[in-house]
Amino acid sequence: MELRGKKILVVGAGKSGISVARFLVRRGAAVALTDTRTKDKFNGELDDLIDSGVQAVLGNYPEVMPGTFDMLVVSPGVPPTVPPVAAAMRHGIPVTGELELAYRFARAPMVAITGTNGKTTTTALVGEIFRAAGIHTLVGGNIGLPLVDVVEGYGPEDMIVAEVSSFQLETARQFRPRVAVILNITPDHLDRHGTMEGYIAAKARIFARQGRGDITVLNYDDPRTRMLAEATGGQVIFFSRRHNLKEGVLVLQGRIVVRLEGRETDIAAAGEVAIPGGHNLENALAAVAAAFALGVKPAVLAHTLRTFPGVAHRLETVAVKNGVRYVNDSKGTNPDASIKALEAFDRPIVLLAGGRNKGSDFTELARLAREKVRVLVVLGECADEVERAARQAGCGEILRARDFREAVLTAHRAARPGDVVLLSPACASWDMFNNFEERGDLFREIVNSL
Ligand code: UMA
Repeated sequence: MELRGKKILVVGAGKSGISVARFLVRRGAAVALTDTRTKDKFNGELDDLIDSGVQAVLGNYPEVMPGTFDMLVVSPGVPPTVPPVAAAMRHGIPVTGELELAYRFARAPMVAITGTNGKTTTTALVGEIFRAAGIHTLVGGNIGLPLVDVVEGYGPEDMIVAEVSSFQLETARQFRPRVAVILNITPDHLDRHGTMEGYIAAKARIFARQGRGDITVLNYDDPRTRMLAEATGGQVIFFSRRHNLKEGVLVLQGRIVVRLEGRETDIAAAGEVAIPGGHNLENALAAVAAAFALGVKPAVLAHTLRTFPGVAHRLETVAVKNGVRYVNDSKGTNPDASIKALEAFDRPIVLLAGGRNKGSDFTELARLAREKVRVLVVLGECADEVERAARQAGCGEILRARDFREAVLTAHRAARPGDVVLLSPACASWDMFNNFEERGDLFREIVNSL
């Protein structure tokens, strides 16, 4: 892909857009960067880009007409319906995204991982496995490190492990990872994708270009991902924690086993997997499938499963105080993720939930909360909605908080020794924070100051 001299508009000046703009400047493109945020909201973050010749159009979008730009690179969080993107599509100007761009410049083989939940943990785990195998490995993507920043530093002997989101996949065209993993698909981001079909179609783009020699890892236990086996051109490897598959990665009498091409390979006991919960066992099975298929030895797999501690903001134990365990699951940004978090514990839970609703329904979460949650502290923009669902489900004690700090302190006061105080909001953080990391960091900070 030749970028030198091309007029390129980058839409969205967040993490992804800023990295893309830098990349394009390095490659000699004439770059414009636009964002609905006004200049005063950036704290000088764009200064070096502007100094290097990037034209910043802030507070409103520039008009996109035939001839004004050769290409648009759209940030994942920017929907394709915004005026500049819609105009580009109308005028036949190519529209791409950071994932596709990075892919075009990647020289190392890639394992790409998506799914509604667990993709960050699985990506980090797969990365850890390759590193433990002595391979120079880049771990990036939706996990928080834009691939364009670093992709050029990895050669054919190395490995790229990328977390990819449905947003990023929307603009994927030639993207063809060596291994594509879909962990699970449950309702999320419906405000963006419109329908469940639209969301599944976006996820399926991960393997749309796969063919001979490529591998598609799918969850057999999830009917939505099992069905996708028919749609891929890659070799399917299923994983399952419930079924005795003839071929695939499965749990057999408490042990993780790989059954492929008529051979059975024992990896480790399921109980030895260090990350907690049944959903994390699924993540571990998916990771084993991807890494085993690329030749990683069973001993390396076993060692990493036993030692990998998990990811920050994802069922992360931040402290144990007076017998109360404080768990930061700020990345639980949809009801399904929070359901999995509740299921991971068999002790009474004080749950902090609420934030910005992304179009989800809280009924199922509330039903489980009635059984597992002793005290529910609701917070954020959709506190009313969460509270209503909880009352309808018959949850016990429900408390309200005015702000985040008060919510954590309320949970702390309500907790008894033996309880888990769990921040798993089932909602996005954008009503109070820039991102879920800030929310989780503040939780950790408040807990540590108790
Ligand atoms: N903006 C506009 N117009 C819009 C919407 C946004 O101008 O219509 C601007 C905002 O003002 C802001 C910028 O776009 O300045 C934000 O862009 P973005 O939302 O794409 O976010 P980035 O900071 O670039 O981060 C993105 C991913 N964010 C999203 O997909 C929402 C990050 O994933 C990712 O880590 C990062 O790129 C690097 O690849 C986060 C995420 O929440 C973790 N992902 C979702 C998820 O995991 O469920 C998909």
